[in-house]
Amino acid sequence: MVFFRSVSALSKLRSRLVQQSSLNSSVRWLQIQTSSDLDLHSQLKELIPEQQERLKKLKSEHGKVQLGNITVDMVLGGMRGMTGLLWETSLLDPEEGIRFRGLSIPECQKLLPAAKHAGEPLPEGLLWLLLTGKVPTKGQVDALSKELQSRAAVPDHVFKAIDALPVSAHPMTQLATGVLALQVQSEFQKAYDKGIPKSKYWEPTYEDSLSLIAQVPVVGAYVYRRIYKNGQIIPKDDSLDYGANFSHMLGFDSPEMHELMRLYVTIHSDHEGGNVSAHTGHLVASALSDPYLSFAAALNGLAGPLHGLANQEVLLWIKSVVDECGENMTKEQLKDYVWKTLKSGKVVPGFGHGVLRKTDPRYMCQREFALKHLPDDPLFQLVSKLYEVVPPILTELGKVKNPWPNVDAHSGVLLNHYGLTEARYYTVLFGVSRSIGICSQLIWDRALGLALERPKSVTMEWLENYCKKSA
Ligand code: AMX
Repeated sequence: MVFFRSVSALSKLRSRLVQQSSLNSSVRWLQIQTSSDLDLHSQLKELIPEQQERLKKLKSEHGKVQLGNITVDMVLGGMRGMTGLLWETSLLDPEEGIRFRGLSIPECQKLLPAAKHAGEPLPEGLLWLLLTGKVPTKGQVDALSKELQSRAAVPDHVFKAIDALPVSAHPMTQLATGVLALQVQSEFQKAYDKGIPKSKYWEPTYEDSLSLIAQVPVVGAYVYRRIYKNGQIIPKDDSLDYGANFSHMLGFDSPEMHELMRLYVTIHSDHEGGNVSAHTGHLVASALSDPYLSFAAALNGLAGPLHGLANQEVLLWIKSVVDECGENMTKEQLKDYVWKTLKSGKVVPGFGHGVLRKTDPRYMCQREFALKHLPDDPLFQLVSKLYEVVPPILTELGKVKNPWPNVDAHSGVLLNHYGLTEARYYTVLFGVSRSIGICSQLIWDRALGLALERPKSVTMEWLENYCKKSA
């Protein structure tokens, strides 16, 4: 690999990070690039052969190494804890939370270029990091912003496809329809039809992925304006970065909301490979379906209430608490309401996680944002009270593996504060953000020639017989 060695300031930062990090090895590659390396595509072209060799070596030298035992519980329990996927862009630690190419969220906040001094990271910088494993310069991020802007025009038939749905259709249905309609422009499909060799699959996948990432905020904003603002569309503003422009197209132009959107998109972009949306995107793409088809499928998984729809559920639930108990409720009243929710057979939205066993760092950074910008917001204060009240109750239930809040417990109150009050829309914001992580990995799926997914399934009878034999 051509190493773009760090400047001295960065090496100091790097050694500090290495000292701080419990995952030292995963940040060992941290580097910054010179401002002359502005083109993401050529960066990838350099990186891919090296990573292909790395995978080949891994297969040939360690292909038979066992990674653990599969138990009946795992088969029946949604494959929890079963290592079965390669996902290069991020890794989730149950205690520590997500790391994007080795960097934790606070590290990304420190290292990735921002729109202003000490501001939130620009999502374009995260996209660069996820794709290359390298921290970009501001120049590289600005170049990528421009490239995304140049790809952001959405064909008219996409809006017509969305318009064919009733305005009352769920915003996620409208978004997924728009993404599917974008598919007709797929460069991957065209190249495949012309017989492109396998070694080049990643190139049209890259083209589709960058166009999809560029266009999905335009589609998402269209859905919002169509449903909630009488179809008064706000055109994109090419002077703005990705996050700020998305906020602008939605109709929110305060500098704080722009900052929130940059943070929101960054922290929602990727969460390793096994969650429903990421895994769905990867699975569908493994059949060589193009990025539009794969990402539309991922969005449909994100639209489930146990996954991305939880952010909608949280705000609606919080508002139902206020409706019933008033804004100045006591902790006792709040406890009663939580128990009432549980006793009616519902989950407490925004709490618990399939992998995490501590408070989600994505929750914590949103909490810090709130403490800095909106400490007196009554709904933020309620969210803070819930942070105290809910975990002991979920622990008392005895069966909940993680009683702590996840990302969705916080996002709604921040958006609500800045005027984006329509909770039913929130999962679309999550979906737009996820395009960055899922598409980055899809490019690497094709670059590394990852296989068609085809795990083995068995029947109950098969399991019963197997267990009898091995008893
Ligand atoms: N409220 C009530 N019960 C909960 C709970 C919660 N917040 N979290 C978990 N439980 C229950 C489960 O429903 C399950 O009950 P069961 O045995 O009767 O079916 C039991 O505790 C064990 O579940 P688990 O192993 O701790 O969690 P899981 O891996 O099966 O599910 C999750 C994880 C997120 C679906 C679950 O915690 C949940 O439903 N949380 C609320 C919804 C939510 O916030 N989802 C967003 C997650 C983040 C994201 O993807 N965006």
